[in-house]
Amino acid sequence: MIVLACMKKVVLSGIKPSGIPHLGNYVGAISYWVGLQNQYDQAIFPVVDLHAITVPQTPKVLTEQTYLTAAIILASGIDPKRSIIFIQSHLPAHSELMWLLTTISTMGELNRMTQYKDKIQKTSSTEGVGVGLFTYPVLMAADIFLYQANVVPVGEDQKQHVELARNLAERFNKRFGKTFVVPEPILRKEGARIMDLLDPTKKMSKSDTDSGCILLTDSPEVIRQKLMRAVTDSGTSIKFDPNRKGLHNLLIIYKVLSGKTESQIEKHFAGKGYRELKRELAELIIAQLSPIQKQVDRYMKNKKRLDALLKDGAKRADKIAQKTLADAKHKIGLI
Ligand code: AQP
Repeated sequence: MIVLACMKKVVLSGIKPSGIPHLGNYVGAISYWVGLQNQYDQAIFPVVDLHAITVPQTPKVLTEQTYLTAAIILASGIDPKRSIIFIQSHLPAHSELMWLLTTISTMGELNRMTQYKDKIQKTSSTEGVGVGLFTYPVLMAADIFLYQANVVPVGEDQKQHVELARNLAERFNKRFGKTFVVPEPILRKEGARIMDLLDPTKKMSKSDTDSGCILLTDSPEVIRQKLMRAVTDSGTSIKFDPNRKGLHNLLIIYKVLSGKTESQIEKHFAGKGYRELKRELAELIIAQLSPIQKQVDRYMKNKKRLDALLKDGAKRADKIAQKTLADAKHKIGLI
């Protein structure tokens, strides 16, 4: 009990600048982090650019997306004084610990990762699949371990990677002595898997930015259009039912963003049609995103300020990371 009470609780979660962040990233992750940063002793939110390059990126676009992703995190309400925000590649400790961890990871367990299997199916490169895509979860484990994170909030898609990190932490600790905290994945109760608006059987994703994906930079007009085209069904009543996938997805987004209960929402929409739900949902999204977009614009026009904030974050992060890395190297027997 005494040990638990003294332990600093750390929460960590990252986002890849592999595209423009979308409503799924916001509902499932970023907006959730904003509340979590006040519930833990330390909150850490890296922009994981080394993860983004596991699939081909255009260098100039990657640079812009990295800034944009950091700006979105800040504009959404992550406080850079209270939390640590930084760019993963600014800290060599991530790649270094990753290498150490690859030596205790097995081909079999990495082969079982569903995200890897999905991504290799989608890859169109004639050069084949990069090894980085395969070892992605090991880098993610390094991201988590360096800060001794107790809790890792993720969307449904990343849960398996945190489970793998747990196995790696336990394996390392067993082999070399207690070194890493074994992390727990936590999922937002609702909104951990926001689906594509045009195909509600697949998750909204940065790599599928058709009109089924609402980007956090979309204008009000584009948001309205995308919502109006969202796939529903031939029913008429507006009720929470996971079997009515398209409608359910819209209602879950509405629920998370409005903070209302299911019965309040069903009552509100009683006797109204899908068109009205889509119209109200579009206005709800626009109302939440507009102030964030204005703030993002300010950051993007003042990269010096953004650079300074990210540099400060990297400095604070590196202090923690170096300590863990030195301990891990020492435990392995490296001199
Ligand atoms: N559709 C989603 N619904 C809820 N949460 C989601 N997340 C991603 N998509 C959804 C969560 O957002 C956080 C940051 O995700 P990420 O950028 O690290 O990578 P990802 O999960 O691979 O996201 P994308 O958008 O699908 O990117 P691409 O297409 O590049 O792979 C994570 O917590 C994630 O779970």
